[in-house]
Amino acid sequence: MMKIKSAVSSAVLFSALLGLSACSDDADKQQTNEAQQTEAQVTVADAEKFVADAEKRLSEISEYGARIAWVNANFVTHDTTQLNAKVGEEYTKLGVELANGAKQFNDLELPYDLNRKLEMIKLGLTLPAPSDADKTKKLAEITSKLDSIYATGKSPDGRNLGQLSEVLRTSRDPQEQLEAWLGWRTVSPEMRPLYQEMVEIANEGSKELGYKDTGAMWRSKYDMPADDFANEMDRLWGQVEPLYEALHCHVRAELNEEYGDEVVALDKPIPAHLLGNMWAQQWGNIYDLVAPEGATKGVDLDPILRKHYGVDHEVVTYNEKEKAVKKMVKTAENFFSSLGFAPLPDTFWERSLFVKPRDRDVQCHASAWDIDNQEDIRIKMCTEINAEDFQTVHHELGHNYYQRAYKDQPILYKGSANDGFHEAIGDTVALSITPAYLKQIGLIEEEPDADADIALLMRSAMDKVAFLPFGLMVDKWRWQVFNGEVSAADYNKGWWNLRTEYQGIAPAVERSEVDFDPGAKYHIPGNTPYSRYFLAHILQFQFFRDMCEMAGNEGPLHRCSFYGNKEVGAKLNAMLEMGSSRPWQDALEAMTGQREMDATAVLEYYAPLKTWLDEQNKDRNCGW
Ligand code: X8Z
Ligand code: ZN
Repeated sequence: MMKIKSAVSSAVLFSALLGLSACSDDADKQQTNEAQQTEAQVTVADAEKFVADAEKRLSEISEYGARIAWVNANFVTHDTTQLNAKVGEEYTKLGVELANGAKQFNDLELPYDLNRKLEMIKLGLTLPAPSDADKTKKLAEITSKLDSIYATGKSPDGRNLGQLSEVLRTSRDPQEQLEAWLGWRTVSPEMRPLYQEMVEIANEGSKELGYKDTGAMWRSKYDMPADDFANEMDRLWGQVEPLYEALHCHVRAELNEEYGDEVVALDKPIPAHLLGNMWAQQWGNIYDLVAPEGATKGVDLDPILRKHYGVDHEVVTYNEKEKAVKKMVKTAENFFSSLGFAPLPDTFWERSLFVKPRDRDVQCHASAWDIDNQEDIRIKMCTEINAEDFQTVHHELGHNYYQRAYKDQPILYKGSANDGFHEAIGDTVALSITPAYLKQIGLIEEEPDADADIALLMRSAMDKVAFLPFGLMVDKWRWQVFNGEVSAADYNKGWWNLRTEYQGIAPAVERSEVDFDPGAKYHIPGNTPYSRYFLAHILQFQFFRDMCEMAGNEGPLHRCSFYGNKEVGAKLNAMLEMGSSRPWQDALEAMTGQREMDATAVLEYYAPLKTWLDEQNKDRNCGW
């Protein structure tokens, strides 16, 4: 997760002025009346002053809050969790004050930047609290606690998420996989009452700010009406759904061959524990089970990486691993350097966390941080040397290069065009990790020829295409939770309904409302909105197609690499530098000439695979 910026500022004055109180219909009305009264008196100069104050306070809390959050995530203890809650509380308080304060300028004709910055302030928080000190405190305590439950979670037999994930990645024994899958899901039931209370408080806060509920607030962050955004998500999904269904059909058939009808039925959703990943969100780890037979082999990166980075022996020490991981990060840095980006600062290497420490709990979910809004950028990853983390290292550096590119923007514009852009940059670069590129940097000796295309595309689709419905359903669930369509009594049922409807997967053993399976996915207790990853999985192909065209690529899209192309780098940098100063449509147009997100590049990229899958599936009953 990218370290989220706070949008907050000077508002003691404004909240007093607005007479805010705990949320009720009456309070809302009072607020509107007073706001209108105030509106008559406020001037553009007042708005300027308000925003300037906001930016100052925001900068201060952002740096200090980031340092506390960093320490907490790197040393998850009772005390750091409390400190994190404390600063979270301060931050939310400020955010709510500011968002309410910003409303007084609603009817004022304002210059573009002032207006945009006020909008940023209104939309700045992810989970707003109502203007009630006790509830704000409670919300911060809950979110900090949820985060720490996830970070410190272990299965009943003492295995952590990394160990359990390794079983899913490498084991081909369904029983062993099911145990690991179930083991991790013992961590989350404890979260359920906390989550429920959190939803209630955040919804109260969102209503106070003028949104129907917290989901509606999240959907309002895309430079278009909230309802239009939900339709956009569905439209994009509609573009890629046939490709996903073709992949699903083939994968299910191959798993049926491997495990038999008893484990994988041909007319049912795929059991969720068999796809090589704890959440069945990316399936690349079981590529070996679905690899096209008879076709020329692609590139099996896992052993290549282990050999290249010097950890292909039996017992790997901590120091060896850290050294190997740093080298792998260097490889990713080198790619960005080849595009013309300045090297990462020394402090990146000194202050990042690269490997899971042996003696303490850390929040292992990979993240990129911008501590001081200038040069102090870092990653935090419990990195392993494998293909999955090779990809993630590029993903995280994409965040860091974005952060550094917009460092000279005012604090309210230090963000991406929309949050999908932030998630897409590193992935776009990583699409250039083609065999030709791997040969260029000495990871492989020979490039497989065109006969290997289906294998290469299949390996990629197992991650990128498989991800799409997961990327979509996570926030569909949260939208339904926030708007009450899914009540607390049905949290798990609602989750599995969507998992089955969109992904065509199902739990192998019955689940109940004693469980809280959504909580076993980082972004739920972590309260990181998830639509951004769905968008990123569309946008990265859209960016990539354009960058490849610029690089003069003439072959098929999936064989394109823009490694070393400074012209492409300059164009990318121009978009990154804009931060969130313009609506995302402008940034997309600057980059691709299009103002709409569009999945045709995904379809183009995988077109040969789709033809092949349709041929394989022609006598199969697809769907679930
Ligand atoms: O959370 C992440 C990144 C950090 S922003 C590692 N991702 C999503 C996930 O792991 O669920 C990247 C892909 C999707
Ligand atoms: Zn990310």
